[in-house]
Amino acid sequence: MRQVTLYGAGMECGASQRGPVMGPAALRTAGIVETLSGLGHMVEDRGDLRPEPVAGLTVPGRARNAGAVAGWVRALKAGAETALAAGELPIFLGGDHALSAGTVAGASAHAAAAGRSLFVLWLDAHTDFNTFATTESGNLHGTPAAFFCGLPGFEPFLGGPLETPVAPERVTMLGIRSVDRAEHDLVLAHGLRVHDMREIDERGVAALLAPFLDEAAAAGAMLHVSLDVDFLEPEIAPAVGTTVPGGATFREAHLIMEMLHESGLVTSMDIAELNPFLDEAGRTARLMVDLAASLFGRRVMDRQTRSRWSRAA
Ligand code: NNH
Ligand code: MN
Ligand code: MN
Ligand code: MN
Repeated sequence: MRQVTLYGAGMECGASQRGPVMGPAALRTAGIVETLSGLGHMVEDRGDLRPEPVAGLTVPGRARNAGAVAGWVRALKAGAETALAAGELPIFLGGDHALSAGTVAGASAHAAAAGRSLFVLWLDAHTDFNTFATTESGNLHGTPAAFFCGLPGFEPFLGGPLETPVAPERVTMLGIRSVDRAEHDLVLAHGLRVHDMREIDERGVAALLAPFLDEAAAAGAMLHVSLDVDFLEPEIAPAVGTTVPGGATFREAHLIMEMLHESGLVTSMDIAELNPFLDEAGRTARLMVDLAASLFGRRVMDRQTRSRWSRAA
């Protein structure tokens, strides 16, 4: 049983299309509170966060809505730190993926204060490793991973440098199938563990995820999971502004969630990029809630075999 708290983060200033503002409401309508409560957790919906006011921020180059995004990043960083310090497991309901700049920064600040390391599992079609200098689109939802890994040029987000960057080698990305050219070189140079769809096809998600979880368990680490709707195959998850064909299947996604549950390692989570304006009668919102349910312990059969993780739930 976990103390789970939900925070709406209906930002859309980091994305190219309108609609993610409705993401938190759609996840609530799809029953996220009732579903997680029904699995035996203490669930409290804390409502929607609000961006902090950030005045007079101008940045050179293409980045769009930097001031508005910075306001959200600051509020989300504070929200994540507060929730984790209170011993809660926060789930942030997006909202575009720039929200993770704040949530992961907050989780890494908390981990550093607690003397623990932070591991990050990034489930996305995209690596979101652009910087203010490399972004081609100007959409800041393409940048959060570069920010929380401490790349330079992100001072506008916090009004100064990020003091507790995440070590890139503690970041595993799964589902990748769209990376910009400059972004690609940055990801390689910084040593993130990026597993593209081809690698999933060849090796399977379990073989890619298990060693990462083993390592996090051995390190006594915290684990943040950031789930972008476009990680999934668009045929099963159409409600996102940046669909890319060839995504993770229903079973691959559930298996990842089931392994995460079994690991007992997850300490915070984002559900990002849901755009209900593009959904088909709520099916994507319901799928996201079902995936969260797998992460929080829903299963068909109790396992007959012992878990490979010592801290298993
Ligand atoms: N790499 C592109 C960009 O920076 C796309 C990012 N879009 C996403 N990321 N949806 O998850 O604009
Ligand atoms: Mn993303
Ligand atoms: Mn994406
Ligand atoms: Mn996206």
